[in-house]
Amino acid sequence: MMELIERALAGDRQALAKLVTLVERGGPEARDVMRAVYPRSGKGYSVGITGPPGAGKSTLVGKLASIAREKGLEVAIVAADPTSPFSGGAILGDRVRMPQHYLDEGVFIRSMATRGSPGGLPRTASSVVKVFDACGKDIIFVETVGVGQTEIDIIEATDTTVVVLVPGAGDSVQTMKAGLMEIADVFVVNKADRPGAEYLVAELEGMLHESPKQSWWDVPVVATQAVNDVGIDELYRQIERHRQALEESGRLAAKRSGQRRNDLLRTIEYSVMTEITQEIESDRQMAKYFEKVESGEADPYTVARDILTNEALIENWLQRAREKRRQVGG
Ligand SMILES: Nc1nc2c(ncn2[C@@H]2O[C@H](COP(=O)(O)OP(=O)(O)OP(=O)(O)O)[C@@H](O)[C@H]2O)c(=O)[nH]1
Ligand SMILES: [Mg+2]
Repeated sequence: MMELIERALAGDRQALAKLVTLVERGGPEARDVMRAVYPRSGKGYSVGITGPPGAGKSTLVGKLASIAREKGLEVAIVAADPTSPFSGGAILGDRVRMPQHYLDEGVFIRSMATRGSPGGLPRTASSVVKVFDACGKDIIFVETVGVGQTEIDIIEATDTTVVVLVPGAGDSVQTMKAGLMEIADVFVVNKADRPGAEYLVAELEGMLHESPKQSWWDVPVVATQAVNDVGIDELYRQIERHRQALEESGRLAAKRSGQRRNDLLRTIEYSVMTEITQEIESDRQMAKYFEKVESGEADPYTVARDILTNEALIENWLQRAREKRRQVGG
């Protein structure tokens, strides 16, 4: 295991792929990987790209990755796919859309499911980003379809968030815009070759104008045609500008402190949840409580309160969880 980690940290692609798989799988091995990797992360920069299905996110990421490569940067791409529980389809799709990078050693592409991931650690996608970061990737693009809380969590863990919209998508975009307004650092109107693009740009600029101003950053709206290589340089420039603004205002450091704090809380939460829940379910003393609720004799709220005020019972769970942890050497 340590050898695998050392190899990945030294830039071995195969070892890196294995590490990512371990992290995705979760469990004690994932924790060991994260322990080794976490202290070495923080040099890389992550960019979240989110927006409705088919907006051109993958095409944009591919083009942005090309620019980063031209600048000599090491690039990783994480495509978090909320719809498919298995990543097979997504990988194939993204390989087809990013053919220029599939063969490039400097770009590491990884698709992963965000739902139904087996035994995933909390925030698996952001853990994967940390693995890439520690293994020397300078810039990590994270593509998500901006819908659920999972995706918002992923996006919030990235440094710069790019929200991609397209003209002429109707009401669904209207509601999406409202939800994505707060998280966007840069807006993109892609497929600007289509009618209605100028109108959408103006509409977004209007909405931004009305929302409260931040003194350190004005959210820009960039029109792009990803398939025609139009506007990509400008988008890249705006991402760099946002990074600079974050750094100069001290916000990047603050943001990362907040993320580390969150990582601690989430990790404790996850451990407590899994370890203690196991003990609760297997506790013989719980039988009578379950019976009462199952038969309808008592309501779960009253019984839960009875359980949580039974200190001997709780002490017993903690004791057993502690024992188990000692046995696995964690
Ligand atoms: N007309 C036009 N088509 C575009 C543009 N950019 C991307 N497309 C096309 O839009 C389709 C979807 O592009 P993708 O890059 O796969 O979009 P996506 O947002 O990654 O899609 P999902 O990952 O499935 O949500 C493809 O057929 C692209 O060729 C553009 O600027 N103009
Ligand atoms: Mg895509």
